[in-house]
Amino acid sequence: MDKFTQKYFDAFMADIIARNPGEKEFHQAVREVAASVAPYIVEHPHLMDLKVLERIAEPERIIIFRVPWMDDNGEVRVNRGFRVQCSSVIGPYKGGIRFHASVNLSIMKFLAFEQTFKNALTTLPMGGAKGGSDFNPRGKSDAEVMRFCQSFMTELFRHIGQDTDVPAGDIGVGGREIGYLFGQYRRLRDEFTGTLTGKGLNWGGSRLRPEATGYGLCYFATEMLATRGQSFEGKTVVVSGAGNVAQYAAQKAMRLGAKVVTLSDSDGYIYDPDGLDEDKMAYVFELKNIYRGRIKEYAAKYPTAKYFPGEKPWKTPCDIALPCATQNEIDEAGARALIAGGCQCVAEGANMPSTPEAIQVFQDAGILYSPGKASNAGGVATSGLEMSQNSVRQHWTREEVDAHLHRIMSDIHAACVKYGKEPDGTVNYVKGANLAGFIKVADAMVDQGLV
Ligand code: NDP
Ligand code: 2IT
Repeated sequence: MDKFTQKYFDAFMADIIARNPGEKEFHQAVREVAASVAPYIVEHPHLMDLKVLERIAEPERIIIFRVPWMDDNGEVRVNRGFRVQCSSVIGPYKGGIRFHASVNLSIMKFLAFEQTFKNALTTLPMGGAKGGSDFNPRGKSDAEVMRFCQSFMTELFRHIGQDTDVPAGDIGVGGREIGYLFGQYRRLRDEFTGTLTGKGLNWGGSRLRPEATGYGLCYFATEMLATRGQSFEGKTVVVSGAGNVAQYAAQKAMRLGAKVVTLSDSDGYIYDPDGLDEDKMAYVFELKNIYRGRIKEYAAKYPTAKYFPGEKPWKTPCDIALPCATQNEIDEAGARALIAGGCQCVAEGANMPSTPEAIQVFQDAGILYSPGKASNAGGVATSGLEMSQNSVRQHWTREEVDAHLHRIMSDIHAACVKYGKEPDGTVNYVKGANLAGFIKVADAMVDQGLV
């Protein structure tokens, strides 16, 4: 950065920090984008004059609401609900809903901000939003989850709609929760529209939506590896998480010929030196999605596998790492451990799983590294395809959806290369994704005037 750009960047960040005190995840996400796009803004002074980045970093609307519900013992519980509507400049607000005890305003705002650029990258007409609650679904009965979802939607419904804001799943929100949320939305509105995505197949859902984030991640990583004449074939892969994204990332990596040796949850990770196979995957799907069990049970079922309580999987020697659990799960020490273990490619399935220090380690080591907003965009892209199918009241085949997903991930990769290619020929995927997403959103804002 030259002196003038640095001055612009420093003043911008000082303002962000002053206006949003204590929101460290939000600061982190904004800082990364601002560092990538500041030189472009300085070269295009109208974007500076129109305060385009300043406007994107101030969500169009934030809704915070009380979610009261009753547990199975008849006790009243109170949670906090959020919907952060960051930008609707290129389409209706779109983004997931997260139910996790850690949810707060900072996390919602970072996710909505990231989503805005991610959705722009998908090439589909979707704005950016995120929502959720500090409700912890762990250990709750189906009836409790249903009552919570109904109470949550009883407030949220007035702020969303198929042309306004279309929520979907994220951590703690999968098919079950989308069902309860959709049922209550339909009841309150008395209409059947595609206002949520990730719906069940026989009530408006798209084929391949459950698989889309993990599969899309592997399609994107395939393109990254191809830039160095490599592929998944024969590679050892470390996956973190054991939820929706991790499951399908692991399945696709395995089917592309890789040996997937780890899965994790917030209690620890399992290491299976023999790698996952179709039978073991089927067990994981059942364990996590039907019995809602913990990943340590894998090691009890398959004794060649070992469980490491309280640890993250980054010390495991590997060629490729696919972090698919949560934000800031790879710190500097984790990144160094990955490099020491031979890792050549980190493709993010989660949103912002690497700390800034970890990203620096990857970039200094010259390995392939892609940020979540590029490599995990297959989920929301397929949500966009679900919206299209709902609009024309049609269902596409799995093959049709997969072909779209392939093309979209490949287009996102091409955009990253176009905007992120360095003079030495390597691709800076952070810069590429941030710049490509920003330019699309910024140009639309310029076209639409000061709103
Ligand atoms: P799930 O709830 O299905 O799974 C989350 C997994 O991550 C679980 O194994 C969970 O373990 C683990 N996890 C969650 N929080 C933590 C934590 N604080 N520390 C350690 N482990 C944790 O969520 P998804 O798979 O849908 O989401 C995973 C990531 O992917 C998130 O970052 C999400 O934002 C991102 N993402 C999701 C998309 C989607 O379509 N679902 C699309 C794009 C990105 P435990 O059970 O112990 O909580
Ligand atoms: O982070 C994400 O992109 C998601 N959780 C998916 C959002 C969506 O609208 O499908």
